[in-house]
Amino acid sequence: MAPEDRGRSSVFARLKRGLFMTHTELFAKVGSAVRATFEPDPAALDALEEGLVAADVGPATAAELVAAVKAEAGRRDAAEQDVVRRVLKAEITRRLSVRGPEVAGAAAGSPHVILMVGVNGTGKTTTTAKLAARGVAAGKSVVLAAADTFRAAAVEQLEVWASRLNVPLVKHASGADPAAVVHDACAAALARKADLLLVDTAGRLHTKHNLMEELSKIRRIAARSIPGAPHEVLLVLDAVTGMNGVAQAREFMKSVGVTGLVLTKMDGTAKGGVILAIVRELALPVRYVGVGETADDLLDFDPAAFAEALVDD
Ligand SMILES: Nc1nc2c(ncn2[C@@H]2O[C@H](COP(=O)(O)OP(=O)(O)OP(=O)(O)O)[C@@H](O)[C@H]2O)c(=O)[nH]1
Ligand SMILES: [Mg+2]
Repeated sequence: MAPEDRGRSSVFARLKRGLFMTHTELFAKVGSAVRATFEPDPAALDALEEGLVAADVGPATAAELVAAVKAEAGRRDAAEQDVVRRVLKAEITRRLSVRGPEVAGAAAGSPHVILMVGVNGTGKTTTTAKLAARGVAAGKSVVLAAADTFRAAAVEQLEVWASRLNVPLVKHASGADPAAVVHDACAAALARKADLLLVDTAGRLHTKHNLMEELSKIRRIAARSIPGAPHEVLLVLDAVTGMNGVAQAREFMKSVGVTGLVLTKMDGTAKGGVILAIVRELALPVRYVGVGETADDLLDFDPAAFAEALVDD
């Protein structure tokens, strides 16, 4: 096996493991529907719809996916065993292949700045560390900014990761203005000629106007220090909380202009189908999927691989 194939198969195994509960939820009731040939069985199609709803794809998407299966199963030339799986994979892949806003690359010699945002406890700090680990593994020079100044523990949490990964961390005392941390972090990243600056921010309720305003300020300060920064704003959503992510995303999009999504805790939910509902509502691309708590448990989001892991046994 070539190294890249080995790499891919272990990533796929992790994705598969992460989606295990969702896969089980999706197919628990389906039974014969996945064996449907060109005579669609109404009971089996109902079971498929129930399975899709249970996996949290949202009622509209569930109905559309079933309609697609029905149309294909009714075609004379579709007399294969696994028409359901084939149609689901193709439809899910198509729906998740969203382009989203153009992500501008950093100017040559200047750090690429990624701002991590989201409500409390979604996995921002952990994902920041995972992205730092990736950057380091790819030979990049990485700087971390502890712009969650709400709690001393938040800075400490990122410090533990920084020392484990051996990357510099810019921090201020707790209670400091997070925009000031970002200002200093940009200066440090420029001085070090870093490739990547990752900014961890405090969790905030999307309905709190003043906290959302604070993110706009962070954004302005970053842009003033480094041209085009932040180049990416990643909204970190917890898959376990399901559709509430849509309301969160709307507000974050308004205040800071989200460029992509990270869906965390896909390993801890039977509702991973929510990714379809969220992408449908927001037309934002999923950039990464979190499937665990270690630095390795972050996967590039690949719609086809995701659909395959969700649908195949
Ligand atoms: N199973 C699982 N746990 C995760 C994942 N990502 C994060 N966690 C866990 O979720 C908890 C919260 O993660 P944090 O990274 O601290 O979340 P946060 O968004 O920074 O939280 P606040 O800063 O308090 O808003 C921690 O226990 C993490 O280990 C994931 O993909 N899978
Ligand atoms: Mg945090």
